[in-house]
Amino acid sequence: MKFQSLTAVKWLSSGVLTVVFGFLALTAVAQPTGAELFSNNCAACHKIDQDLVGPALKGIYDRRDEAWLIKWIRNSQAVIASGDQYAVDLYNKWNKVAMPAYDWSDDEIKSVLAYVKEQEAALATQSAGGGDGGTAAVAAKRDGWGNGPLVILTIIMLGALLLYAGRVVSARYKLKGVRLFNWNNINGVLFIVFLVVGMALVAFQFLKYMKFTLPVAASEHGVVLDQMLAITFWITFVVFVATHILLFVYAFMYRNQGKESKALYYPDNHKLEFFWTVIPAVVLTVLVLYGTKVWREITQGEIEENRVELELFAYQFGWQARFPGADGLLGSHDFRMISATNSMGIDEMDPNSKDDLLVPEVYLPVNRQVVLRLRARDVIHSAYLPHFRVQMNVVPGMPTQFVFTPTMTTEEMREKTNNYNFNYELACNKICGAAHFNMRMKFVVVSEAEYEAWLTKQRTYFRKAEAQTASIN
Ligand code: HEC
Ligand SMILES: [Cu+2]
Repeated sequence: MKFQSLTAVKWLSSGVLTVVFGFLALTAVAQPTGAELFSNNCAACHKIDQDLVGPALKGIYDRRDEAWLIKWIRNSQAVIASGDQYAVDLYNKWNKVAMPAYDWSDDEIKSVLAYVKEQEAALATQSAGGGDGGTAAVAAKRDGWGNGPLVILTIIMLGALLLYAGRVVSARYKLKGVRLFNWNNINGVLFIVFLVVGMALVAFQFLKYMKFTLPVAASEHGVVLDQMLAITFWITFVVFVATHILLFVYAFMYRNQGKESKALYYPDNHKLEFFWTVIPAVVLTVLVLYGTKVWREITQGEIEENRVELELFAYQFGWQARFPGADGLLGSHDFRMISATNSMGIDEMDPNSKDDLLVPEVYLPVNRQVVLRLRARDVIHSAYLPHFRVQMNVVPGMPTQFVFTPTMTTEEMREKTNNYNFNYELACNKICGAAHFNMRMKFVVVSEAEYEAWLTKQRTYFRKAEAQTASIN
């Protein structure tokens, strides 16, 4: 009698708990609010009352009407491309940093705009010194965290509830002397289920995401590098599959099936220990030595007489590229010379810098060695040319370089990949700040003749700077 009334209380309380936490869970997964949309998508670049990567959004309703704002947020690049003068001027003023496109409903965009307005009003009352000045601060705090903690808390509580309910049920049966489950069998079978589902997911990922891997390497060393990666991959893949099958199948085979049994005492076996130490050691040594050899070949190769040399200069958030001009020598540089008209800090007094070329995109002749000289203005960036299998950190105060030979023109690569929009691209591969994604530059690989023709059309670095000053004045 006593036991039953106790259980009733427990069930009642867990029922109440379920309702409470179910409700919490529902509110947690409900529609994201304007505040959340803003903090997750816009806050990296926009503040209400201060310029950041993009302009302060205060007073945005006075500057533009709602229809324009919706169009802009949905696809700012399209608005700019349509020739809208306000948009073009804004884009130029903000150094052509492209805002991402947001494929949202009108309601979602309006909720973000409403949030901006609300914050603006809160800030106004705050600065006026009166009223409920705390709102903005409180709202901002909530934005920072979103619903994450609530969701996690709800999941933990629901889990605890389930565990608790399970205990109540099994305690009842235990009292009656009934063994409800054979946990050893259940766990044994779960091991096999885990193995099969896990392997199926591995296969699924390969099938689904294989198309996102890089196409054939378009450089000499890229082919060797790919070969090395393929060998490493296949060795580790075979080991991965074999060890996982052994692990889970053995756990299933040797589960306790309810009979009285005792594990075999098997302290050590020198022969076994010897082989499973030596075999992986040999395999890893071979892989590491092979990798070292490939890396040596890539980085210690001879610099050829007829190389093409150029400098890539990384800054937040973009690239500049400089060719040495007719003399084949890049002028020297000093970060102290960086100014509004000399963004790369090139020494104007150095005769070698007179004919240096500043190019908007990089053309390279096919089958000729390229030496990239890499320099950064502000923080660490990374020069990544995935199709050439080139990647090197670009470090402020420490010039780095990478040497490679492109083996396929852009045209050939387009045919090979069956993609007639294909372009080689330089990207930044370090998360270097809010507009990191904007750091890209087009590379074009062409024949020797086309390359020479392109070079003659490029402007010199200092002439370009002069032109810039002229247009400012
Ligand atoms: C990567 C940075 C970035 C992100 C993220 C971003 N913006 Fe922008 N935004 C900009 C920049 C830069 C401009 C200035 C125009 C340009 O360069 O394209 C701008 C311009 C605007 C303008 C026009 C401002 C004016 O003064 O006319 C509005 C409105 C705007 N953004 C709203 C948003 C909203 C809403 C979001 C989030 C959904 C957002 N932005 C996300 C960078 C960003
Ligand atoms: Cu970068």
